[in-house]
Amino acid sequence: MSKHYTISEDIFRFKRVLCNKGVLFFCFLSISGVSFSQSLKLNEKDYFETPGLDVWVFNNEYNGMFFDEKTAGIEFIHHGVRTVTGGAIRLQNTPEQWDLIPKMTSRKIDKKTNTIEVTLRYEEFNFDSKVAVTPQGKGFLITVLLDKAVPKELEGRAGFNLEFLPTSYFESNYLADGKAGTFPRYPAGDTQTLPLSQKIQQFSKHTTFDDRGRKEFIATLPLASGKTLIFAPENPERTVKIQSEGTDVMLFDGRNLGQNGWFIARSILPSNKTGKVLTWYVEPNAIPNWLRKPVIGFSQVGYMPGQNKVAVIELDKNDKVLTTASVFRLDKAGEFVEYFRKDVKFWGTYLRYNYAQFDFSAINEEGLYYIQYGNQQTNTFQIEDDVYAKIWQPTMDVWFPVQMDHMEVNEAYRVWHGKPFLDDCMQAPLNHEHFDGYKQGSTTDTKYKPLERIPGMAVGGWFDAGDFDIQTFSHVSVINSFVESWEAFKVTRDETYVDQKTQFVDIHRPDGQPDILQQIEHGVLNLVAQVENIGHPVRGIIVPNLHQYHHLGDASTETDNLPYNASLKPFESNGTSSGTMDDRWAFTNRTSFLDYRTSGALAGASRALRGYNNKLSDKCLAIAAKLTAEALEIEKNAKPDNSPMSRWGKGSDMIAMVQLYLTTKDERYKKGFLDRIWKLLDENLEPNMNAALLAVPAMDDSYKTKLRGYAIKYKEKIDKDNADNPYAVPVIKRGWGGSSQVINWASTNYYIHKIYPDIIDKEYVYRGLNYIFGCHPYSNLSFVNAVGNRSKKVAYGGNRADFTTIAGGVVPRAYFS
Ligand SMILES: [Ca+2]
Ligand SMILES: [Ca+2]
Repeated sequence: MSKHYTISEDIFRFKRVLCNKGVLFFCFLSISGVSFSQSLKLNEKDYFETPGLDVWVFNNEYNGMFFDEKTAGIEFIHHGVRTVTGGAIRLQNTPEQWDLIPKMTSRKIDKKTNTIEVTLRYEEFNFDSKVAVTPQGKGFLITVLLDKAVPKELEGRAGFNLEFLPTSYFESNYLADGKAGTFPRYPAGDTQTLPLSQKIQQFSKHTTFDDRGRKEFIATLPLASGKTLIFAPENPERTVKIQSEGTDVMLFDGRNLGQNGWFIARSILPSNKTGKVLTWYVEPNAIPNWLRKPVIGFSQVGYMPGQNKVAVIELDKNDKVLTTASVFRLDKAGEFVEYFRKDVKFWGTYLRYNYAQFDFSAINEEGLYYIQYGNQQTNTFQIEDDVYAKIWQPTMDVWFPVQMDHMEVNEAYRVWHGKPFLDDCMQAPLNHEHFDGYKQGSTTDTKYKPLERIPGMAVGGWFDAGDFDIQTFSHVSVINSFVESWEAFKVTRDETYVDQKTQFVDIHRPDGQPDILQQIEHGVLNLVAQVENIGHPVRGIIVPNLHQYHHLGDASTETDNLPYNASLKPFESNGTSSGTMDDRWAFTNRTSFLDYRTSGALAGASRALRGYNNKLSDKCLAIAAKLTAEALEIEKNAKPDNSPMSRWGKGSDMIAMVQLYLTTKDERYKKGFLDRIWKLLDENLEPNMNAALLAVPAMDDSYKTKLRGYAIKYKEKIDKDNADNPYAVPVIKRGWGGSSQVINWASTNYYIHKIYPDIIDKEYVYRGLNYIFGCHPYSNLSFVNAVGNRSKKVAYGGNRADFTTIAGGVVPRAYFS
């Protein structure tokens, strides 16, 4: 903790000098054209690797959940970044997210010939192809083999594509047979309009394109083409050379058709040919002996003086762990001086990397700090008593107001969106499978005919994150979470003006009412409208057309805001209605689990709204009691159901019972809760723990004693489960999601700590926060937009086409590359 030099520091200085010299040496080598780069080797994880480059051949398949997610096919991790994906036979110049994707029907790994070969199939065209990858020279060969020639309808359409992440190539050049061009910062390439008869169908015959009734579509034209295409020749970390033996390689910009498009290298497969029909030599530059820069994971929000402080250092598997790291502190003179030095402990291997931990918990003096590991210093962070005091405010002040449906939302000089979906909504048609996962069965379960207008629905609700549908189940969990926050912390912050009468919201403008109650009210209003106008909660409310669904920007323009009028032609309007079938549809099949969950949320909301909006509070409670009573009746007569949805919804009745009991103190609900909770905890401990803990204040000591045993079991389970990773939190490895699981885990731990402090200590809560705020894999950015010193600059909000974020939104997960 002093500025005195130590032996280890001297060693460290020496190492740093060596390291810098090493970098210069390698730069010199690559400039002079001499290279010691090794060739790609097939490793035990069945991908090709050499320092600076990993090549995956269908280690990830197109999974169909979001169709083309740019995480499948032939991919590279190029100097630590997944910059190239989607290597496959594709049917468009620039395939969009919902264009057809090939299915991998076989994958052969031949260690003898050092080759990975996959068979790809387009079922719709009975078209099979083989794609093989074999290392050669400093790169690898991609060959396409056909047993049968390209089907007639795909001639000139089927080609081999490889997709390049645009942000990795901004401010870079390309060369096509030696002729230079600049990668466009914004899409500005040429396109052509073609007759619809030439269009290859999209997923399930949906269409991403609104042709305004003109029976046409758009195709992109190449930016450049040649036998040799070189990406970013000026940037050794991103240089990729593609040489085609036969047909030219063309370069396209997919962003002309969809903002989530990438730069694409493509060669068309020849017609009437079998055998080897395409050969590309691909050479991504690999900087010799390249090592990925360590990622020093720590909380961007900082730490409280008394809490544990452990940085998790993520290392290239060829990197060596340094013996020590240090922490610098800003002193009175305004200089950062070394304040603390300690050993770095190797943790082990997890997924692709090695991990080490650096524990600086001993620092308990408030101040501004940074971590120094080797020659890398992190950005600064605070150790202060109040680091957590304001971190929730961007979510309350900005994220939730921006997500409010049916409201105009203003912030100072900016209007986030006008009043959306004033044309809500119509009954979904029967037997309809929607592209966003909703399904309407063979009945409506309502008094409405298919496509009949449901009145009174243009009120309340929040947009689903990233798109603009109302997901009732999400609403329910948001309301529960708001009610918990209100009851645990009495959050009275008022920075938002909300006027339901004129449907107007103004951010950063206090109106005398706690924002959290205004948000609870807003969420509740849509649930109440569902029950009053439809009869029960519905799965969701969403636009019917794919060409609407990918909407980015102002939500109020996703529909024309005019109710549909069948007597008018499409795109015709009489000023109060229109002939365009763009109103959202309500998917209305009834499920008891959603009734119970909605009942639970409304029962909780009725407590929070008491004293703020008594009329709505009364209504919430009446509806909550009615929904639970009806669901109990429906279940009595229901056939046994072991569907995934039913298994997933298990325990929903218990949640309704506990919330109704907390609100009414009615013994029937208490009995209903106690009859269910123990069995649920025995069957599936973690997801039912939160509700069991919420009940504690309303139960007697014997309940608390019995639950204690479960809290002990829970602690044993999470300790065991989370020992597999260096962050000691539940890390979700599958696609989509991860952050919310960690947040829920930390908040369950919070309740256990409040009730049984001897079983779970505060660190189990802080650990979850540290993870979300930067101590996680791949980067050390905070996952909460605009919270912490450094957070992500682009995230999956409705404004993602502008390469920005909405403050307070939470990034769903870390993407492992
Ligand atoms: Ca307010
Ligand atoms: Ca409309």
